[in-house]
Amino acid sequence: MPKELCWVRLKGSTQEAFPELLAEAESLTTISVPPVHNYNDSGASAGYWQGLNATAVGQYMEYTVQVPKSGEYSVYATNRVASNKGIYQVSVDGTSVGIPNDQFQSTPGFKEAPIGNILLNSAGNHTFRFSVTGKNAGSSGFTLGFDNIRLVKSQEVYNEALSLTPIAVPSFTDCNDGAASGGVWQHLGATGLGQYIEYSIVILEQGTYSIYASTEKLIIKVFTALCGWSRRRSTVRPIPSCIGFQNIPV
Ligand SMILES: [Ca+2]
Repeated sequence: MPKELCWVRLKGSTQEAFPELLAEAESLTTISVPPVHNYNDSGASAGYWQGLNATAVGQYMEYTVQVPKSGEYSVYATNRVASNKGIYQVSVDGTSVGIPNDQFQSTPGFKEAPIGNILLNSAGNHTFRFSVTGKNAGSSGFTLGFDNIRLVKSQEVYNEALSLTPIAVPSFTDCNDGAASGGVWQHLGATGLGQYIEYSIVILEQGTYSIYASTEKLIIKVFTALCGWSRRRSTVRPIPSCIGFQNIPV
């Protein structure tokens, strides 16, 4: 019977001295095509938001954010929403994060949106680029606007199974499925007890972690113990029913 793994997540209990960074868009060093403008608005945090009068897909604004500590962060952007706004994709240091975000809204305002999780391997400056990828059918333009960017330091290490390179006995395959996080899950073609799939996960801080795995159809018990940070072998424990994707504490 197949045993299938979607992702592995570790939840830490270490305490962080630096939990959050809020950067006002209008105060960040920006490069853009075309040039940006700052707009005074009492509804914006710190009284201003920054706009890009984009006219086409591919135009962008890029912020340099100084991050004081390496680690994993959840990224949020407070959008300037309006009837002339476009759809954008975020990339951090050149790597796409999350899915496209639509700033179109018939009534102007500000709305914070979750962008996605990033892993920064070093403190210091990092680039956050917001690129126009399209526009809502109801929108009159491709312009973008941002009030601020918020980074929340995560105490979780979240790994899409696809992003890891497992060792599997007898073998594994990547399977596309829109219901899986990241659109892909990994299938271990096990034929008997004792066979396994093994992931190597980078952990930046030592601590005590609870471990979760998202699975389909059959429960996999992943990582019976973690105390150092290297490879740990998973074991499998099938149950004879389809339960769908879910988070399972191990
Ligand atoms: Ca602002």
